[in-house]
Amino acid sequence: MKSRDRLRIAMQKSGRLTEPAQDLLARCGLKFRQSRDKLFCFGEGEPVDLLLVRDDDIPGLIAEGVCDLGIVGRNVLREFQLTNGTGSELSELRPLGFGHCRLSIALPQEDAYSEPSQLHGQRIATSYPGLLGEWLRAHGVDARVVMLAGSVEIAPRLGTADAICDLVSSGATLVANQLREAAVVVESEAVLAGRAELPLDERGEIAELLLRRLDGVIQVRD
Ligand code: PRT
Ligand code: ZN
Repeated sequence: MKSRDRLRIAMQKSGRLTEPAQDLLARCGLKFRQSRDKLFCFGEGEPVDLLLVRDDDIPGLIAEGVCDLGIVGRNVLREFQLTNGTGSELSELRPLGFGHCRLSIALPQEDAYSEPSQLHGQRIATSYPGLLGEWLRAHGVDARVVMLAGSVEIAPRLGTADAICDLVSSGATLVANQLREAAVVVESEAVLAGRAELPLDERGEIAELLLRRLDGVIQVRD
C-alpha cells in the first residue's frame, strides 16, 4: 500500500462536537472542500484532509493508522484505551476547551449517597464499562456493571439497574429521570487524540505545524 503523504484528521460527522471542531480547524487556517458522500473532505491549502465519522470510531481509526489525529471526547478516548489492546498506542495530545461534561455515577433521588462502599453489590448501568470498572477497582467497590448502548438513564426506573454511570452536562436529564449525581468518574472535554509518537515523515512535520497553530489559537482564546 502506498504510504500517505497527507495528514488525515478524524472528527464527528454530526453531533455535539462537529461545529466547535470545524470552527477550531478553521481558526488554525485549514480549509476543506466537502465531497459528495460528505465522508471525506479534501484540504485546500495545507496537505490535511478530514474524515467525518461517528465519534466512537475515531480512536480505532487512529490506532489502525487510517487517520493520524482525531477530535474526540476524552470519555471516548479513555474508554478505548482501557478496553482495546491497541489503546495504549494512543494518547491525548491537547485538551481543546469545548464539549465539557463529566462521566458520573447517579442514584435514584430518594437514595442518599455518602461514600463509594454504598455501591457494593449494586447493579450499575453504563455505556462505559472500562472507565466505570477502573473507578470501582480504585475505590475497592464490588458492583455489577450492566452494559447498555443507550438510554442508560431509564435503567433504574425499568428495574434493570440500581444506579447508572453516564455523561452529565447541565444535569437536566438526571433530574427528568429522578436521579441525583453521586460521584464523578471522569471530567471530560473534547481532546486532540493521536498516536503517542508522531510519524517521522512529512505527515509528522504537518502535524507539528498544526499543533503549533492550535496552541496559538487556544492561547488567544484563553
Ligand atoms: O453519532 P455519534 O456516535 O457520533 O454521536 P453520539 O450521539 O455518540 O455523541 P454526542 O454528539 O451526543 O456527544 C459527543 C461527545 O460530546 C461525547 O462523547 C462527550 O464527550 C461530549 N458531551 C458533552 C456530551 C454531553 N456534553 C452530553 N450532555 N455527550 C452526551 N451528552 C448527553 C448525555 O449522554 C445525556 O444523555 O446529554 C445528556 C445529559 O445532558 P444534560 O445537559 O441533561 O446533563
Ligand atoms: Zn457516539
